[in-house]
Amino acid sequence: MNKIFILGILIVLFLFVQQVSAECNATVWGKIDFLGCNDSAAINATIQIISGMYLLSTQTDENGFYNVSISFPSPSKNITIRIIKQNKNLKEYDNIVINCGDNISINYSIGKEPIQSFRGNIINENGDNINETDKEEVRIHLKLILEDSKNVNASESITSTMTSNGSSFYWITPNSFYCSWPTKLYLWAEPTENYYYRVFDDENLVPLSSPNYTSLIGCSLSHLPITKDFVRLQRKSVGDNCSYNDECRSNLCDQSFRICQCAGNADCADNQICDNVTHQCKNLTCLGNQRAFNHTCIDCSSYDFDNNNITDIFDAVYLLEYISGEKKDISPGCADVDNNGIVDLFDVAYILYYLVVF
Ligand SMILES: [Ca+2]
Ligand SMILES: [Ca+2]
Repeated sequence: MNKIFILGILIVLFLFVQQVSAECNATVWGKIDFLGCNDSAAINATIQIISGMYLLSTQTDENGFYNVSISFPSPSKNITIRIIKQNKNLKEYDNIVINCGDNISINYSIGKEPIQSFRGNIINENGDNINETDKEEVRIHLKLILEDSKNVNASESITSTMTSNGSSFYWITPNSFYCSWPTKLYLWAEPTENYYYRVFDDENLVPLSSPNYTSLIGCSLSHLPITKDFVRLQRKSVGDNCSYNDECRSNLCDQSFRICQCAGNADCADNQICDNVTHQCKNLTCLGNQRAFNHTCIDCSSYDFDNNNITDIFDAVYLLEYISGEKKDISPGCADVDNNGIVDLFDVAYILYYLVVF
């Protein structure tokens, strides 16, 4: 009886030890998916399988897939699956029962969420709102760039708006975006003909030097917009100091010497041209019978304004008509006969003098 009892105990112990030492294997796999976005954004999301003190970690591949093999010494186990990107918990699935030989799939799709909108005013350097326009309304842009683990743009969203009817006010509502992923935000205003614009830095109470206000994106339950004012600043001429292209009227800031350069003749004075190589303005050298006008040398010597190959009193009359606005087709460079920078009756008198003397 005793022997049978002891044998029974031994068998129970043997089975117990067998059960404890039994190795169970299972697999958890799945895909992290971005709805409407490149899979590459999901690279290197970390997947943690947690079971009590036991933790397994793996990462997604270039297509967002992951696959983890788990061994555990019991027929079934409670596990937690946690999805992490850049130390931030994106999703956690708790109390999943996994059994010996299981091959379970846990997928996760990341959807877009709304982010906060931006609003503000165009202000001058004293902080006053500017309500007049610079020939055109100010155009504001907001760009969101979702980055994958290699800092490659995986998705980009851009929204634009403009002030309207001469108002200083703008309001920009971005497209919804993948808030839970590293995403950079850029806010900027396009330069207008005479001005460039910088976001006012509320902390340091100065305009930012960079054209872009940049920030990491944040989703918020708050629907209150973020206020960012733009300071309007005068664009600069060729030769002035600059840091960024939009500070220059020419849209060309030399990054070595930090001065505004010319991009074309229009950036230079009327009697100058833009050197294609140095991007500097240089004076036109015109012959004695020529005038620099509209970035070129034109022949003005004959004063034959009506183009009939004779210089006579009718050319003086023609110039009078030009001065009165009746005629438009004389270049001001030639109409300024005495070359004093003004087209007036003295130029007519100069032609009469020319006719008498020559
Ligand atoms: Ca004539
Ligand atoms: Ca004149």
